[in-house]
Amino acid sequence: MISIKHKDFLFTSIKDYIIPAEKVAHVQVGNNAEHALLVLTKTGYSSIPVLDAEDKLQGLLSMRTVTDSILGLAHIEYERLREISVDQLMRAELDTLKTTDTFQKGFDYLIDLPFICVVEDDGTFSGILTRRVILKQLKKYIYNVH
Ligand code: 2BA
Repeated sequence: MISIKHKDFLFTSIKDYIIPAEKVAHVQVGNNAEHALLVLTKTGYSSIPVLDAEDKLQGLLSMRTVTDSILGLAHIEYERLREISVDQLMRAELDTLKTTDTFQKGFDYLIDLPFICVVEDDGTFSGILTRRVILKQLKKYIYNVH
């Protein structure tokens, strides 16, 4: 049985724990796969959001999908990187959170995902909630309670 105290923690808003959009590495729809590969490699992240010109979230792009797209049967077809567009590779079906959502909802997603995108009602990208941030808060909470 979960006590009131635990519920307080679970019902904390994620608002103050979001990594804001301006600090999140991203690519834009229309960028080619070469640009995406550079961003993914330089930042070191394995997956990043794809935004449109109005900063609305359109999907997620992973390093794996980019490299997979240029794997030929016998060799890597680097020249294809400029021909492929990010929107051909991104995953567009996404679960998202709102800034008003609680840790509880964040937890449920971050068990399976390393991060989840946070969007406004109109789809504008607000930032991400990462597994690292939520685990740090959980650790703080556990150490304070016991
Ligand atoms: P991954 O790139 O697979 O990274 C897994 C974990 O490795 C990260 O967990 C972080 O602890 C560490 N890590 C990887 N690259 C790092 C870097 N360049 N600087 C510092 N630490 C790094 P989380 O921090 O929980 O992030 C979970 C996932 O969220 C990352 O998975 C990445 O896909 C995404 N992410 C995190 N911060 C991001 C940012 N500023 N921009 C874009 N995507 C971000």
